[in-house]
Amino acid sequence: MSRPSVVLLTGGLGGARLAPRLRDVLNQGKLSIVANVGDNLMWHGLLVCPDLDSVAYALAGLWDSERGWGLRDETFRVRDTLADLHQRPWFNVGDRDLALHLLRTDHLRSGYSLTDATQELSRRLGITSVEMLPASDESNETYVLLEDSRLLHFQEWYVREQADPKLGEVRLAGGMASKAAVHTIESADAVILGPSNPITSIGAILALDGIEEAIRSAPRRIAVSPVVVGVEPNDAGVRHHALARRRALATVGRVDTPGAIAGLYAGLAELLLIDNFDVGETEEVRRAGLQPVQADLLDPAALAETLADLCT
Ligand code: FO1
Repeated sequence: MSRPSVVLLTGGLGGARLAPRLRDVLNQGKLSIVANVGDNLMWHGLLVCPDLDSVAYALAGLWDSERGWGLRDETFRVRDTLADLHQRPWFNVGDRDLALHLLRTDHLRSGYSLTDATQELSRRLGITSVEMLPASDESNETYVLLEDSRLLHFQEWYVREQADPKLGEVRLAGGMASKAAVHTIESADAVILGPSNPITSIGAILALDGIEEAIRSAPRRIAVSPVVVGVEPNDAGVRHHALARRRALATVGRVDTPGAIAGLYAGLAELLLIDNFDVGETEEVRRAGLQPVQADLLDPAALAETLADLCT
């Protein structure tokens, strides 16, 4: 297969790191991104879509890879002015990032679906060779029930509370997947479950009606472990994600290891890419019914090469 059509299901950070590399190595193949919308948030009347936006900014070469979200060279004067007006926001929307949320919200108010608005914004960001798709057109936001019984929006827990409080339950909204996402997955040669949170990112996409069935019809189905057990993350953003992942996995009685995560993808993915450091996980991955494939998960370019080989 010389020009495969590949779909990457993804959250924000994992997708933003991988998608530009995958685009580069797929050569003439077609790459579509189906991004989680469970993390979406209404912020002062504007719809913010963190996962879609991280991947779109990364594809446009504008993403702040050190912070792990938003735009490079960002300023936060609107946020600071809100604080001066005694409205201290816990969610830090940058001044330049704000432009995207203003435009998206205008489009939605004038009757565009989120799919149409996303395609229009991608075009304006200069993304030409990758199709960007929200997993759903509905407002399917994720809530979490804390062990102390508070019910919070995902971003209240993740950002305001730094993903620190333990979770009793992750409440994925479910609902309808977007028609475009289902159609694109159904007609793909290969579907990749990206290295994102298996519960709140990939799990939120899989919980949408029509997605799992569409994935099963794809000839190649590859999952990537979001965790490398053998390497302690030295980056604060990655540690924040790792804590959120541990907390979310604990709600379904699982630990944050490739072997435990494999069980969540059993019957859906055929292969699980695990890091070369995690060779000790291979038996548990096999026991869960997936074929382990060793790769360099810490180098997005090397990971993209491995994925492209498996997709073609
Ligand atoms: N993450 C943070 O840790 N703190 C923030 O203040 C924050 C603001 C923010 C604004 C726009 C955006 O697109 C993303 C933003 N993120 C922020 C990232 C986001 O909360 C997470 O990366 C994901 O939702 C979790 O995957």
